[in-house]
Amino acid sequence: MYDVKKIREDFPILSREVYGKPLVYLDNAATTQKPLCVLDAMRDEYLNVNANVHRGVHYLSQQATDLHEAAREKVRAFINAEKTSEVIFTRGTTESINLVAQSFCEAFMKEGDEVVVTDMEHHSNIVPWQLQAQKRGIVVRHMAINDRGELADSVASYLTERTRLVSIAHVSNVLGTVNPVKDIIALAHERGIPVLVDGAQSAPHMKIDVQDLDCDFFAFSGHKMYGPTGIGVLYGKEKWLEKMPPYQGGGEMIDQVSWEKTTFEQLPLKFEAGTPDYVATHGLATAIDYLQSIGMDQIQTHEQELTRYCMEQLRTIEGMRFFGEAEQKDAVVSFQVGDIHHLDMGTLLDRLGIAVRTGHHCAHPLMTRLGVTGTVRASFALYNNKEEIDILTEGIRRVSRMF
Ligand code: C6P
Repeated sequence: MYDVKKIREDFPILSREVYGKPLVYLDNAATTQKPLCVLDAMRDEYLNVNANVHRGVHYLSQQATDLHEAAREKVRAFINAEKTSEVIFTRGTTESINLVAQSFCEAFMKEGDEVVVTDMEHHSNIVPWQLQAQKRGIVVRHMAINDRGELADSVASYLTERTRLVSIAHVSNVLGTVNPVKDIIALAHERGIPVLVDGAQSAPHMKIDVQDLDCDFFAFSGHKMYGPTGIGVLYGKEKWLEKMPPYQGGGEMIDQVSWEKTTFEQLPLKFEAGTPDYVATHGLATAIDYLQSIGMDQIQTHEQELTRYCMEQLRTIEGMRFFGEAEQKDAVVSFQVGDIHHLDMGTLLDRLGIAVRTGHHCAHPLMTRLGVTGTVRASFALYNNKEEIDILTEGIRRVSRMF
């Protein structure tokens, strides 16, 4: 039995008030709140273990290294990667995609080669490729979407003999659309083309199995899945990572350095220059434990029910317009009401204690496709409940009456 009341006790911030109103936190796609166990684990590491990893022979350094590498194993198991060497710690999804854009393009792409993204990408899966377009003359192609917010055509119609990579969001941060990444990967692989999946909005909400998906790269952020900020993951198949040059140079990622020649560490350290945020990796591992203690399937069922309920309730409001009504949709509801500006709606909801995100959601090309400058977005986490959606619905009604 999914006990949301008990779950909420793990997140003290949820019982605070803003403007004298109980906080209704519905901005989880931006970042989630942290359970006490994550905060305790990180505090405990700073209090009792803190030392740099992979460097010292002393006790604390070894203990910190053990925690850091145990976190890598925890992440491996969480996404069912084959090997820990395929799990690279980064600062987040953005850095993970930038790493692939720079290193993959350096190794495998030249002028005129193509990368395929979609019209619903976050800027972090657009701009890194555009930087490579400026630098090397690669071509960024984008798959169209239909009015429900689903991919309009098969990926096959975008693949040419120049396509070197497909890079797509698993779940859209604006539309909530769950893209059929497994089918896309199978089609791309038929032509020998690797696929990167941006899992920023899927990893917190559903079971991820990178071997079952057969994706070549999978990127996600700790802070969107109850872990700390500043830590993320890039999963990559060894066969690609081995051939890709380092992304940054510095300590930790080298084997031997001399003025004549420098050689690099084995995977995954080759891609982890400098002191990693080893306390955050331990925090992320604790967040994974927390997620798994509840169960990813249970979390998904709960959040899908919230999404369905939210759409059903908001649909009753006059002038309601949804952005994203895909068949497969997850934990995100974007909308506008009449001609009320999204910023006005967000600001007035905030005064009622309701935290939603407004604006372009770091997805300008998608806003252009939708023909708007921004939307209001409610996004759900494992601790949200139907009462909060009722408060949101009533809040929107109140704001609407003011206009
Ligand atoms: N989306 C949102 O409010 P970072 O910032 O690196 O942790 O994640 C970037 C990112 C990449 N892809 C997708 C699909 C995302 O949703 C995000 C982050 C947040 O929608 C902050 S802009």
